[in-house]
Amino acid sequence: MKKTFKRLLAALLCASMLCGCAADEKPQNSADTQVSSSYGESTGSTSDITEDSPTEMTSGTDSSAPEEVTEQGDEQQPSAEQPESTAMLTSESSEQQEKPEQATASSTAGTTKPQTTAATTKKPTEKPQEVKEFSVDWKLSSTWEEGGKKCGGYEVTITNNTGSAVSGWTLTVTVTDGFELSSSWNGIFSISGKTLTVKNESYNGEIAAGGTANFGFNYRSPAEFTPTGTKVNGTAAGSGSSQGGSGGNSPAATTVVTLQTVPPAPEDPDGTTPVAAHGQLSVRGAQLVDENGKGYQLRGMSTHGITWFPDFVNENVFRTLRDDWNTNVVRLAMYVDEWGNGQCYMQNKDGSRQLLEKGVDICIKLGMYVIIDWHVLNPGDPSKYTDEAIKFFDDISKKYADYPNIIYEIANEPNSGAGWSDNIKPYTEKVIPVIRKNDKNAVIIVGTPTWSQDIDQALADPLDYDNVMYALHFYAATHTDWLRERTEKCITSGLPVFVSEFGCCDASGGGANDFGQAEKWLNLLDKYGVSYCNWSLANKAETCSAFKPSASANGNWSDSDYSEVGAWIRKWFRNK
Ligand code: IDC
Repeated sequence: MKKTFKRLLAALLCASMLCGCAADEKPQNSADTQVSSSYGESTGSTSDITEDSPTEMTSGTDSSAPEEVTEQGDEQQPSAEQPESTAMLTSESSEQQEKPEQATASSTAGTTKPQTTAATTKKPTEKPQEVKEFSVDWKLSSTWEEGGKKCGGYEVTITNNTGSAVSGWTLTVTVTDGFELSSSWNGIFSISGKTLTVKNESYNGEIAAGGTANFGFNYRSPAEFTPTGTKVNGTAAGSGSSQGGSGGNSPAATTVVTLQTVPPAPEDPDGTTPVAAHGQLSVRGAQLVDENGKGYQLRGMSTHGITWFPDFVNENVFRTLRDDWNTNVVRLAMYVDEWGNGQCYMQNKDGSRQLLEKGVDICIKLGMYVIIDWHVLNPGDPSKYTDEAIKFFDDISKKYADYPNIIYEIANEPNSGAGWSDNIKPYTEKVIPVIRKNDKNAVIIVGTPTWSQDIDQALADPLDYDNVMYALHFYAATHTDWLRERTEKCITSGLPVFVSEFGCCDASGGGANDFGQAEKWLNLLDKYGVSYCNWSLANKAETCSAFKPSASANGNWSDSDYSEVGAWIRKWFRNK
């Protein structure tokens, strides 16, 4: 506790010396882009542990059309057994250009002392003329250029001002010549001439009186696109999310972003929160241990890309995960350079950083452990951005050096042939010393080849640092016995393994859940006290999301908010 107290004191001192902070954040919100990639099974393993040669798999990541996955290995039904007891081993944007009309107030991190408020840009809104039956809030989440086209993403909210519930909606809006959608969600979209029509999905057609419905899309357009002439159910819509919009339909706006420059004090420094009770973690042999040297297992949720689902990074959500879901860690996934999404770290450094710090600060306040995930997926070779990674980790580990909450994950899933000894190990040998210089003790998780499946390569040629763990990722409907066997063999050979990401569905994030396989996996991990995080804390329409698209990011969810896997995984955590 002494250490925690010192940290608290340092934080308070720091707070009193507070300085200003940059007010040039980029847009925080974005939507997902339809992309394709594959996170199949390991094919290039040098392991002699696995006899099976893993089945080739190509998996699309488009939520709407998960590809077929060829499975191998056993297909056992869910086992009724409960997990065995643990046998520990010894060893938002201020400059939203001239576009959106509506205010987008990103809530504060829910921290005790918001320190700095970034600039607020306001465009005077005209006074309401009349109450329209529906108002529509067009929130421009990001813009970028691609192949000479103007691209962007919108999150759209329809508010029902009719005074009674409606059971379906159809929105039309005028678009540019040659306008195309690159991805879309929570609606049925069609384009005819210069009219884009969006109809409700079966699950979001009902809008209560005063209630809202949301959808979103990413677009490509030969010329600048500004939505005009918005109609809902045939009548011209007002703007904004509340009654009495101006009647205008084009976006333009106000964005308020609150920045936190000093991490908050823990809410319960000497009490029972996970971090208050277990303090600085470290690695002993293959096992993660707490500050008393006792085996300690982290279990929790991984966010989706924080800039793709920013709403889920909030205090109510994390508090619910801690208190209702019985989890002790949150993994914050920050995509490094994702296919044209416009919102990954390389394309939106300030926005990514802000959300990340918001998430970290909430975890500090709530006494939860937090994994800062440098979400390498594209490019597959993490060494492509070694310099960026060094800058990022130097900076972030300086800022949070005094907090025992933080775990650094420096390369989510190397892939596309990035090899352990040739690419990944040399990268880690440049990044780890940078973190160590600032924070001597933090646990660091290192990704392994083939989407973090080839941990056996790390076993054969381990890193020469303390407090390092190796990532093993599985998707239960794709990765079965052969990868479990490899995992167990590595653990029993003394390799510290951390399952920083797993899914119950297939490796595309889609397909059907295989809870039988998932249970086998989690029983194995519990047996050895191996930590794990489930993908993902989002309401995207894809199997791996814990929430239905209709669920809000307010925490305190009800049963009807959970997807199949959300209900299952919550129960799993609660039953421990
Ligand atoms: C997937 C998301 C999906 C998104 C895609 C982008 O679920 O919504 O469109 O990324 O590429 C991983 C990755 C993780 C993947 C996930 C499911 O770490 O980023 O998320 N997965 O495909 N490895 C194996 C599976």
